[in-house]
Amino acid sequence: MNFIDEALLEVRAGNGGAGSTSFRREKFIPRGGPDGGDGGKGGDIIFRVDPNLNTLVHFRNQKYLIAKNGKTGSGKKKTGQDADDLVVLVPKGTIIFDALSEKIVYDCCDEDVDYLVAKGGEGGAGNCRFKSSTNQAPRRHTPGWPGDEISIRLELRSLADVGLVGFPNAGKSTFLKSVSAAQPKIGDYPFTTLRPNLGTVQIYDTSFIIADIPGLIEGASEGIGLGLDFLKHISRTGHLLILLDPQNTESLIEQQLTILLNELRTYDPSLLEKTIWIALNKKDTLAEDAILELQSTLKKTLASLDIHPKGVIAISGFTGDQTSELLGMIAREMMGGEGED
Ligand SMILES: Nc1nc2c(ncn2[C@@H]2O[C@H](COP(=O)(O)OP(=O)(O)OP(=O)(O)O)[C@@H](O)[C@H]2O)c(=O)[nH]1
Ligand SMILES: [Mg+2]
Repeated sequence: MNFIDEALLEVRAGNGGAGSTSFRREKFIPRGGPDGGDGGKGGDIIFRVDPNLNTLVHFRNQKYLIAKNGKTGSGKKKTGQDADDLVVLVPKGTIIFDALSEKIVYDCCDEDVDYLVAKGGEGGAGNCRFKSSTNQAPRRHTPGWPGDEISIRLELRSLADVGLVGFPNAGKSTFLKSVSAAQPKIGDYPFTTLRPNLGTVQIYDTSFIIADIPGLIEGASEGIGLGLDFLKHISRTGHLLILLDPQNTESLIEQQLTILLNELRTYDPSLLEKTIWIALNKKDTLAEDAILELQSTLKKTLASLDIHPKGVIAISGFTGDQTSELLGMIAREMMGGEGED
């Protein structure tokens, strides 16, 4: 499943309606006083979480969110009608940034909250408000207040359970494809995956979501390659599955592991507090004794880095060898160790 995970929008709340200038006109009352009512309030722009949404795709053709203006006041002290608020539905986990300052405005993670993004302007005052002992017939009214305007950027961080981490070409998308119904693009060149893919794994009586993100390389946490943009996608996954590629001719698996862990730590040290699984991928390309040797190298590297993964296993995403075992381990851990084999 591909998903658009970003949207840029101009948001404009409604302006308040103007107050009115009016005087009472009734038979036998020659000089009726001022009776111009206030203007109505402009519509707010409110964001709400819709649990049925999981993409920002509905914003694809949308650039503006504009709420209506309040109505002008009128005679007989009638206040203009308030404009309806514009309610915008977003998936859980949508983060709203101020597009200019890049500051987070809201993190929409609660279904029961109204996130007020732009407030409608208050209505202006009608002339009846300006009556005083010295001015019995004011002609003055004020315009409504302008509504808030803001440029925002929406970002949806995937709420997957497991984030796949690995060098380009490590076989992340192949793995996702073999264990879920997702159909990610696979290629024997780096950076085949340009946007995150999500897939749902069903095992035992449970299911969980795996996020396949573009490959990470050294310097990813500082913006080299595509990594930085996508590290955020795994910042909310509970588990990390690191795929190592024994066929990478430039970096040995222990180098891949060291670089990946280092990039994760540099981006956000709390990433390493997640449950970590390590898979030596492409097992089909290795002889049995080579696998054992690589696994013992991995153990030493992990010990030297003081990292303690929940499991280290050799798999092949390509042939499916040991993938069910790996998923089973993850599922059991998620279910609190209650799963069966
Ligand atoms: N022999 C073998 N080849 C594999 C395996 N998994 C993936 N490959 C091959 O490795 C290459 C890269 O696979 P992808 O799944 O596109 O790798 P990726 O990690 O998603 O790559 P990026 O999206 O570029 O980061 C492809 O040619 C795959 O056929 C495996 O288990 N065994
Ligand atoms: Mg890929």
